Amino acid sequence: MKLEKYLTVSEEVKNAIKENKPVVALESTIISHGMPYPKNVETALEVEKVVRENGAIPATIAIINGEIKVGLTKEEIEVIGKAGLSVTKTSRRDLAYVVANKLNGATTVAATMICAEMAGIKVFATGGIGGVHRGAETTMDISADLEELGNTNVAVICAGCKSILDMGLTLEYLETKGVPVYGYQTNILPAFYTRESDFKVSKINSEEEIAKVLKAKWDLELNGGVVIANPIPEEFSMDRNLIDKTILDALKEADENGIKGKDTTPFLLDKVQKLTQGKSLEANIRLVFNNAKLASKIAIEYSKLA
Ligand code: PSU
Ligand code: MN
Repeated sequence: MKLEKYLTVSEEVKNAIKENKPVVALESTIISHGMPYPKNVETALEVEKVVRENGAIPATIAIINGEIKVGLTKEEIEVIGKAGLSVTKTSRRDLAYVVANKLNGATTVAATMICAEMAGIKVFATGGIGGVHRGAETTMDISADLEELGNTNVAVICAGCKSILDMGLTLEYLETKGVPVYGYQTNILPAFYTRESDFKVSKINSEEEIAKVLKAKWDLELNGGVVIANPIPEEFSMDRNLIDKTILDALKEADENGIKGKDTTPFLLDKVQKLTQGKSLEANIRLVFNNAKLASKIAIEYSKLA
């Protein structure tokens, strides 16, 4: 098959998939563009540990010298993390270029879903998904993550989406694309740093139920992803008024600096981190661990059904 020319799955992950063991995919743009070095590398390694402690096998995904790698080594995680913003942020449209030119690429939610599906991984944990940006009615800035969720058969466990996005329009877009969005043990869409928002979603209570929905969806060939929105643990959640104000300040700065396209999300994430003196970074790290834990449990339940 042509795919093998481009795709390298680590021995551990390959064997796990073959033996139907639970595997959790992890993205790399969160490492390169979502957090500063060296916290990003520490976090990426720790997330893998959380997945293992919860009974699944981690598969961090990136492009290394043009090779799509599923299951990065520690050294490769260090390379991506240290290079930071100088690594190409790789979404669906960038993937072929990065591969053809033998570059290093950090995969977004969209590209990680694509690569996970190529390797045969069904469950993916991250922090937050991209979505419809505020002001999209004029900028048309809508993350390719949403389109991917409409097409690719991977479940994404996240902490909802940040209110750097228009959360209402993001939900509408996902509904149009036929993407189920579940709140884990909540019927409120979590807003990443906070457990609450103004938006309702369907509540789902257990990993078993989630696994059953995934199985039914894909058995029925209803192609596309599923979003599981897992609220940040109470003890790490932030003050809603503070974070709302911070995000408005960050959006204003992005506008004043003429930030556009793929730079928008990393710019906003960095500003929010700076404006909260790192408090939001701590929350971000904690919620990723929490998502990795839930994703591992979902992967275990799903592997029992497959
Ligand atoms: N949202 C976050 N943290 C992140 C990202 C989004 O809270 O790290 C990253 C993810 O990799 C996501 C990407 O897929 O940004 C979306 O970028 P864009 O909006 O340019 O599609
Ligand atoms: Mn965009």
